[in-house]
Amino acid sequence: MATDLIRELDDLAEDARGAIAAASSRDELDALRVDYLGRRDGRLTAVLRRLGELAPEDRPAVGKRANEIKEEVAELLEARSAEFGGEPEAGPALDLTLPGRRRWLGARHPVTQVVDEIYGVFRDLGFVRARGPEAETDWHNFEALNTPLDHPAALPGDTFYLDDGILLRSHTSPVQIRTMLSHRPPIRILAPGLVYRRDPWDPSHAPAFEQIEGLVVDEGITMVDLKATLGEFARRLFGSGTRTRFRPSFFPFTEPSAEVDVSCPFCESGCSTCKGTRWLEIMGAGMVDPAVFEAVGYDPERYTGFAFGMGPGRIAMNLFGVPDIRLLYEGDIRFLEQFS
Ligand code: 2U9
Repeated sequence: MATDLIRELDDLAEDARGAIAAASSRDELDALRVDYLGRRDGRLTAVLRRLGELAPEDRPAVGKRANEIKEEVAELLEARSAEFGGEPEAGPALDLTLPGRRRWLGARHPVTQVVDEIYGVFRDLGFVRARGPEAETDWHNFEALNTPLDHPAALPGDTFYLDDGILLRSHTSPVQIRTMLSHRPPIRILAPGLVYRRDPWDPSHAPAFEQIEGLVVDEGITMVDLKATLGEFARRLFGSGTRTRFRPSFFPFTEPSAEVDVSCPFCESGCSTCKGTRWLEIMGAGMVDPAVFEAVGYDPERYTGFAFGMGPGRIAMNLFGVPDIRLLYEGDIRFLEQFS
């Protein structure tokens, strides 16, 4: 029985091939489509109706052959229809006055939005962007920055080493080192980019994150320039009423050094973002250590400078209320589309 039906199907396919090849108009092809593939009275349907007469174990083989023939006939019809050109004239009228469907065009990543805003402010203050490689030498990343290679930050537990003496930069500071090696003062640069640290992947750490550092070097630069520049930056980024607070700190490459806080942009009396303190820590900063100038061949008696560094990811988390840094780096569209 099953072989009978398969033979009938093969005959039907042979017929269809001949008829389709002989057709000389689109109308003829349309009629053949109905004749062979029509859902109610088509020849293929007629054969398939008899599937029920078969033993259950024979049905799949016949069904499979019927599907192959259906696809083949449909493709042959399609191919010959194309010879007669274009779509059939009849069909739903196209209403050209309907408004188009608006597509979602995507959005800038929240960290990119913060980087762009920060860069925009410093650009208006006269800073130019500097770039450098992400694979660095340990000299550019550590030693030139007054950080010996036995410092904990330079050990393989904290930094990704690619090879002997070659590492993934752990901050963007080597960009400033390279700029000083290739340019004489005055220097006023901003170095944004990705940096890498062997940190755990947890709510407050990511192994790769965005950093923005700045460097100003000239004769006569003082802490007053540092405080005025960063105060102006904070007012432009967070609003004209923003106050700035400098707390003593330590970095190997700056002396003196400070942590910089801004008055909380969200409250006056304490909120969850500032954890009730009314201040948000946004960056570190300081006067460039003379040892750094010596490493790049600048005369520390003649030149002074200031530097600062911040993590736009952390700032984005505060501004947008993101509770877990991993959300920023997982690329989940349901999270990201909220920032368009
Ligand atoms: C040179 C000289 C000095 C860059 C500086 C900081 C302070 C700082 C952190 C902020 C959050 C890194 O992303 S973070 O973890 N950075 O606090 N960075 S001063 O000082 C330099 C850089 C280059 C030649």
